[in-house]
Formats: sequence, C-alpha cells, structure tokens
Amino acid sequence: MYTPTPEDRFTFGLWTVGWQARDPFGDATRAPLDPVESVHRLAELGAYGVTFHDDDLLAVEPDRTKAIESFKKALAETGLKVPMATTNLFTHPVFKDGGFTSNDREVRRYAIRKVIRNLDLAAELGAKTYVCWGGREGAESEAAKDIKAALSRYKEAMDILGQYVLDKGYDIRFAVEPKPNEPRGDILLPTVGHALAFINELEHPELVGLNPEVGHEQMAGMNFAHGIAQALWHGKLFHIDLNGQNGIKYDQDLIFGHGDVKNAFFLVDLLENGGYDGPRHFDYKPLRTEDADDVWVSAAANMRTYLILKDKVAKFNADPEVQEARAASLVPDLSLPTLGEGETLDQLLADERDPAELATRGFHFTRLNQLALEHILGVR
Ligand code: GLT
Ligand code: MN
Ligand code: MN
Repeated sequence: MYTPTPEDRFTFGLWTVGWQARDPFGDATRAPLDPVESVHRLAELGAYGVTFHDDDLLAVEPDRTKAIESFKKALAETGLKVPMATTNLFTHPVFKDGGFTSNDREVRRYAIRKVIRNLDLAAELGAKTYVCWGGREGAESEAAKDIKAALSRYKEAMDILGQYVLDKGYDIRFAVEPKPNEPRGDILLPTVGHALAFINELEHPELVGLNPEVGHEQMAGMNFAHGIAQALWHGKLFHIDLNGQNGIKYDQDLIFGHGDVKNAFFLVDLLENGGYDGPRHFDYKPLRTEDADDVWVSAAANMRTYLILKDKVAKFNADPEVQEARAASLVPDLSLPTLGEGETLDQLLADERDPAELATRGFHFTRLNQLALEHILGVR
C-alpha cells in the first residue's frame, strides 16, 4: 500500500542520494556515486524521475559527452524521466560572490553562458522545469552589495533566459527557489513572498514560477503549508522541493516528514487536493552518519512517508467527525463571498451588527486541531 510506483511521480535530485556528506566541519563520509547507479537504484525503488545540475553528471566521468551518453543510456534502460534540471552556480570558487549578481561583470556573463549550455541539454532530455536556486546570490555585509543593482542584474539574467527559451521554442518554464541564508549570510529572494514579488517585475512573468523548499521557508520561521497555498493561489507553484527541517537553524535537508510532521501532513493535503500536478521532488540529504546502503533506505523513506501522509490525509478528509467539526468552525464559510450576490456597499453599511454579540461566538479550532493530530498519530 505504501509502495511507490512511477504513477506517484516521485523524483530525486542526483545531488541528494549522491551527496558525499562533506560539511563545513568534516570530510566526505561516502564515496562518489555514479549517476548511472543512482538512476537504476531510484527506478528499482519506484521513482518516476531524476533531476540534475549540469555538474552532477560529472561525478565519476569528467568527460561531459561521455557522461551525458551513459546517463541517457541509463534513462532509456529504466524509463526514468527528467522533469527538471538546474545549474550549479555555487560550488566553483568563481561564484564566491554569486553568479547572476556577482559584482564582477565577467562572472555574471560566465554564469549566463553556463545556464544556457545546460538549458539546451534540459530541453533535449524533455525537462519542463528549470530551477534557479541562487544560493550564492547574496552578501555578508550591507556595504558589499548594492541590493537594488543586484536585483536589476537578477532580472536581466532571468529576462535573457526567458527570451532564449522563447526564441528556441523550448517547452520550459523557470522555477525560482527561495532561501533566506546559507551559504551566504543573506541570500536575495529569501522567501516565497519575496520571489513572487520579484517575478512580477520580469519581462515574461508567465515563464517564471516557484520551486519552494520545505526547509528553506522553515529556516525563515515561515509556515511552509501557508507559503505553498499562496504560491498555488498565484498560479506559481511550478515545482516543489520536499524535505524536513526542525525549526530555525542551519539547512538540515532531512527526509520528508522527519522534521515538522504536522505541517507535512497539511502540505500533502494541499498538494493532493489543491491543484498541483507537478512531480513530488525530494531535495534531501542522507544523514552524514549513513553508509552507501543506508542512502537507499533514506530515499525509500521519503516516498513511503509521503504515501503514508497521503493516506492519512484522505482518511482525515473523509472522517464525518472532521467534516462536522469543520462546519462548526465555519471553515467552509470562508469560501463565501463577503458581499451577497448583487449586494451594494450601501446595503452592507446599513446591515449594522453589534460587535459585542458577534464576539461571543467561539470557533472551536482546538477540536479540529486535536482531530488532525489524532489522525497523524494513528489513533483514528
Ligand atoms: C543545493 C540546494 C538546493 C537546491 C539545489 C538546486 S542545489 O543542494 O541546497 O536547495 O534545490 O540548485
Ligand atoms: Mn532545494
Ligand atoms: Mn535545503
């Protein structure tokens, strides 16, 4: 019942299972992983697809042409799809002050060339989404970066990329991934809200949406499910990075559900019932303590957790007591327009009510929350 199949559309970044667990304080604890092996192992586990940065393909084979060839062969052998691709604009020292927004104009020009080259490969492999995570687009000091100029350069780069995709006739849309900090002290477009506002300023806003990541919003103290609801409301949830995070601290990239499980439950409800039809993409890191076999245990855990939550969400929504409690809490009433059909503002103004009397109504949210918790805990 909780066994994933390609119909579930679970996808993984090559950089997730392939993470060697190098961190700022310690060396790698695992050997490099051949992307070909990742493709085969993920397919065996029931995944639908795999995603990659340009550089991920070169993990064990430095020759780009050869690496792409064996990756394509593995895709053909397994039937795994590539719904999304992205560019690494953060590992190489050249990006120490950013890619699109580096103070060095030559670096900005190099970054755009690097993206364009991988966009061609993404289109060739059938990717429909191109993620832009600007992890190095930021600063440690207000003195070091003219933020307004940086946003202009960010827009310039996104406009160039959008125009390129239109000129080439690629069926690709961009998804900006917000993050508040790490690796930079402060990163541009730190939250879903900042990114949504930025997209409105682009030449082709219809080509650009979001790739929000669970942990990144939670690092900023944001409610991820709320952020996703707003992204859906704007028609901007182009892609999603699922993982886990325990509160405001470094980016943990835990297995999905291994952080705030209640928020994950309501997130799955939104994804299943809120009009999102893209892949369920996991962007997590197998714990540094784990060995090469544990990596696959962790990959499977992401998918199993999602399917368990999906099942629990369905039972929660079908529970008559929950439906009754929702009605008692007036949850469905929020979908009613505040003015009646054909009602004028004058009629509203004339419809006087005593606020003291309105204030006597309790909303009974405690009961609803307890019902949700009991479904999550498995006692209902
Ligand atoms: C990097 C980052 C992720 C982004 C990836 C896309 S790479 O690992 O931590 O959140 O989604 O560039
Ligand atoms: Mn991510
Ligand atoms: Mn992360």
